[in-house]
Amino acid sequence: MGLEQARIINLPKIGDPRGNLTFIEGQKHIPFEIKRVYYLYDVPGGESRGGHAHYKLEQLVIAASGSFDMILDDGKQKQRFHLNRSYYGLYIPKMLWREMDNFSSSSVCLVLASMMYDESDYIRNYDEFIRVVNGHG
Ligand code: T46
Repeated sequence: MGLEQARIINLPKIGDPRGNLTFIEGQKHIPFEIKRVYYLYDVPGGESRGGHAHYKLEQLVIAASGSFDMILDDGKQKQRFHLNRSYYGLYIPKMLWREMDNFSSSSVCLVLASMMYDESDYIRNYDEFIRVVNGHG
């Protein structure tokens, strides 16, 4: 899996004078079944998160409120995505190193995940990530 599989998915948006509504159905709008939902909030200004990769996990990441940046790295190249719309979802396939920064105040990072939480799915050391990507892990 490389960076070329990562992409912004334009999610359905039902516009309404009462407020907008966006919905997501697993394997219809995103290429996996949703097994877990979590969200990051109250992130202090200037803070960063992430700093790991996943062997198998696929995710869709949404700036449900506010904005932040996601930097994805496949061991060869890096790409920075700025997420600032509630109807944009960043699809992250397995085996990409990720860092998150540039959180705006009151931002909420909503994540839909293809697997239950499993610490053994994490690679938290960048050198090890590079070894695994190059087939030496
Ligand atoms: C990612 C970015 C976007 C759990 O117990 N259950 C969970 O479902 C999660 C996600 C985390 N945790 C525990 C494990 C750690 O002790 O919460 C602590 C922090 O988790 P993590 O290091 O994964 O946090 P982030 O913000 O660095 O990364 C998270 C996701 O885990 C990760 O997959 O891509 O958000």
